[in-house]
Amino acid sequence: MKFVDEVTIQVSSGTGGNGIVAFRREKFVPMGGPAGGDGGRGGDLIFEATDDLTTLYELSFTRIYNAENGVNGQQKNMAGANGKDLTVKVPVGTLIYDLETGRLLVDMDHKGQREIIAKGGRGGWGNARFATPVRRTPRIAEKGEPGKALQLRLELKLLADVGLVGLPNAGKSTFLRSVSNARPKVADYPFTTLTPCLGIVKPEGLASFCMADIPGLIEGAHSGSGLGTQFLKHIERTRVLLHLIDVSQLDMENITHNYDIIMAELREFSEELAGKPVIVAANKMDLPDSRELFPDFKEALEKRGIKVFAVSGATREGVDELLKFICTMLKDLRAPTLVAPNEEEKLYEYLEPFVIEEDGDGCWLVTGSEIERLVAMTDFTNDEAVAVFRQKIKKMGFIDELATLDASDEDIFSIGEMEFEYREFFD
Ligand SMILES: Nc1nc2c(ncn2[C@@H]2O[C@H](COP(=O)(O)OP(=O)(O)OP(=O)(O)O)[C@@H](O)[C@H]2O)c(=O)[nH]1
Ligand SMILES: [Mg+2]
Repeated sequence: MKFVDEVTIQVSSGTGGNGIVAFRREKFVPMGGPAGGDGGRGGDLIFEATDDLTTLYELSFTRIYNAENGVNGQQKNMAGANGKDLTVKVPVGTLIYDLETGRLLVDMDHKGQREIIAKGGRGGWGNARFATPVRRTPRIAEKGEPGKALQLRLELKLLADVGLVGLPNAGKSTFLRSVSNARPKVADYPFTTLTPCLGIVKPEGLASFCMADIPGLIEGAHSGSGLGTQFLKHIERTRVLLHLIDVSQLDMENITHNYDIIMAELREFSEELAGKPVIVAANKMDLPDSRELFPDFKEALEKRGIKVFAVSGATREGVDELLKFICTMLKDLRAPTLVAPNEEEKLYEYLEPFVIEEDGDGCWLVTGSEIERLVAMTDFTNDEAVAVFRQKIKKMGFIDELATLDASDEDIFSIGEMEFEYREFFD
């Protein structure tokens, strides 16, 4: 299966069903009381984080997700059925961005997390709801509230506690296999690993943690050499980096060269990544060459204040001690948090009831969820509905605001799908 870590999709919640105008029909009563039912609610568009998916591959086939619309109200006060919610499953670690503004909406960072990204539209009220003692036969009903449509960019950034880095062939995948349930491919050639892989490490008697293996880096990775740094984003959210170095391959003349290459590439990618705590593991210690080179290597790094572990992923020598050290370290390190959107900043709500902007040439643009919703839910072919609409925009302060504008009678005001002449508001 292909590893896909970015997709763009279009989603929408369902539109509410329309309320209807209807009257009771009884024998010998030409027109009974109002009995038009409400429209059903539109379905919500929900995202759910699951462990069953490890990439966004599945989502790259279907690009459009629409929750169901509510059904229109019916005679005899019967409400229309609610639209079904639509739940889109994404792997844990998926970040959901609003494509238009680029803003992060939500970080799907734990299993089972459910987020309503677009709330379904409310069903319109049937005329039965508009009856009052003085208005016994209202001929007015609301239309359903429109659903919300959004373009989203989904980005998967794996969530792991520890990220493995190192040159190709350093033994990263072998190491992950030996300490976890993961089974990444291992082979004696560079770039065996082509996509990130996660494993759960369960050291005896200690808290388990998650480790990510990514493709090897080489010198110049930041400018595209090898597989580049495209997979480094998958270790951006780790707490510790475990840098594996094949000690049998070190250059005696420049013993820290291999170590320096990787650290330089990490720095080129981001200071933040390079600034994470790094644990160095001298790997393949079962080989004679390694044992010979190890003392110099260890000394050179320790001079720089870096602690070095000697391990072998193949024989597991030194591995338990290293895991124990990682566990103690993780206990004291909190996971890096991403900037989560403010509660009141949720993209699908505008704060102002309306905003009026001059659009030039005698045109004005009115936006705002409250007024747009009101326009969308009003049946302008119905005089009673129009009268209610007038009352509501007056109450909202819209008429007062209009009066302060330097507009002429024929100026056009666009609100949602409708256009109004300035003077109409004052008729
Ligand atoms: N002797 C010995 N060989 C090892 C050890 N760890 C890995 N190897 C061998 O080194 C080679 C590369 O191992 P991998 O685990 O695929 O290395 P990698 O770092 O994941 O490589 P890429 O995925 O290409 O970046 C394989 O032939 C392994 O069998 C070890 O501890 N000792
Ligand atoms: Mg590998």
